[in-house]
Amino acid sequence: MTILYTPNHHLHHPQHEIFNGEVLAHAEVPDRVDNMVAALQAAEYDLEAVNEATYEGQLQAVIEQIHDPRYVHWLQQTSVTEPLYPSVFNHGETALVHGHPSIQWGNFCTDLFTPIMPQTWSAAVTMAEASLQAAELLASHQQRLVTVVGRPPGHHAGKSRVGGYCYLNNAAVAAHHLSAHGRVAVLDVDYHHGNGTQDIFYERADVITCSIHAHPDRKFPYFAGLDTEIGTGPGLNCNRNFPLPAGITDQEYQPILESALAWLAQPQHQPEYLIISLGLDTHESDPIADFQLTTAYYRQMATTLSDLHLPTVVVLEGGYNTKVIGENLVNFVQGLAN
Ligand code: Q9C
Ligand code: ZN
Repeated sequence: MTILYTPNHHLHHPQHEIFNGEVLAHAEVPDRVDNMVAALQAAEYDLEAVNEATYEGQLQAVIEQIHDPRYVHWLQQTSVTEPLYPSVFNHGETALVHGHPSIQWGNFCTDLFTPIMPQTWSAAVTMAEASLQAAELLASHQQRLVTVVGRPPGHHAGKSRVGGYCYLNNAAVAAHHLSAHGRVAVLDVDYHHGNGTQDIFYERADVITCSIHAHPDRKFPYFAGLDTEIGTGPGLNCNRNFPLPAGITDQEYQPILESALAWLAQPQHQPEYLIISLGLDTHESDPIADFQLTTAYYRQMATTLSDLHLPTVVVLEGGYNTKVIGENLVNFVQGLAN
């Protein structure tokens, strides 16, 4: 097991998210990763730092194949000295490349939870680079198991509209890179639906996507995540969603996880690589969620996943109790390597 992490996640530290007009403390904070790194080191794992990324070559090519290049260029080139929030959301064609950045931002984002901070680009592109390196370690047969610990998360970032604390879709970077080497399955076990990943691969058959999450009637991202969303065109039947009620326990989650894995591994799919979008916001103590999974269960969850016997990249997504997220991750990582 190789563990990559991105020390420069500290560069991105949003203070506020705005929900129903209320200004709240932002949940996606640097303490999350600091707690995970400390717990992994206490459990005697070696972590390899990915310190920065240059936006060129393969990294740029992969990112611009999964995201709208206009969005990515804009994010890269827009420099702000203050947090940038949108005010007006463009629901038509992307337009207006001049005007105040806060208006331009309305082309590419979906919510008031995902501000651009002065150094968001550096942190986000480094996390994408670490995810690409993880995929390459599998592609080149140097490793069968790689975990990427960093932030910002990625699974709500779609082709051209981002949100939910996510800017670049790290899991999609890994999945798209590996898709040149074999069929890929992405399993998203974050508490929230992986709407960005679903959007990116919705019409593709070479990357199959599956998400287990809170029912969108109740929770973010609200406008996606139903079990009727099954893919389209060549990607028909290559997407599957498991929306769940509040209060899910270990005993209730386990058979759903097994159904998801059976679906991913069915003969029509035959994945050769597995990407796991790991959100630890399914924990019973999570401050913004309502599942009841226990710390010990993450070990069982990972052991169940390892039964697929696939080369695997784990990419960190959500999880907002900064006191227990590290212990939960250590349990997961130990279960995976079993
Ligand atoms: N005050 C991830 O877990 N909810 N994103 C905002 C709560 C947004 C979660 C309302 C949740 C986004 C990666
Ligand atoms: Zn989440």
